[in-house]
Amino acid sequence: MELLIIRKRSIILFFIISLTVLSASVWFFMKSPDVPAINANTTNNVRDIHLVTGEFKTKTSSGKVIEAYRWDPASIFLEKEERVNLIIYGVNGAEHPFYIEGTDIKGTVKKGEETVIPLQFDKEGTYRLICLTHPDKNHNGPMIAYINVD
Ligand SMILES: [Cu+2]
Repeated sequence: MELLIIRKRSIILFFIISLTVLSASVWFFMKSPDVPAINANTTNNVRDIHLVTGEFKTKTSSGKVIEAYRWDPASIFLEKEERVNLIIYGVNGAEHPFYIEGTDIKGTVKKGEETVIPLQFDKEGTYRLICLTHPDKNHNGPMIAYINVD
């Protein structure tokens, strides 16, 4: 009879412990803050945007080789005042010296290297990221990306 009482106590204790663990788990998962996917790489509220340098190349029916270098993606979107690190990885093309129209930002993206460009615009508008080597069709471009700020 005494043995049965101990068993009952053990069962009750088991249920209490189980309930506590379950409650703690539910509380923990409910409390976990949602992390927006777009801010997954942020540190100190600076958002990272990644670009690469790409190249389209083909032969026309007459056998002429034509090509165009590109920033990819070629359109990015920023909020006014938002702090962003534009990180460009050089894949195609040895070097891409660039500037951003309407700013004093300039630099060079080199093959196999990442170039980090801190951005923060206080005026809305579209700012063009232009490669000096490939600015238009006649220079194997247009290698122009559009930074849209609103
Ligand atoms: Cu270029």
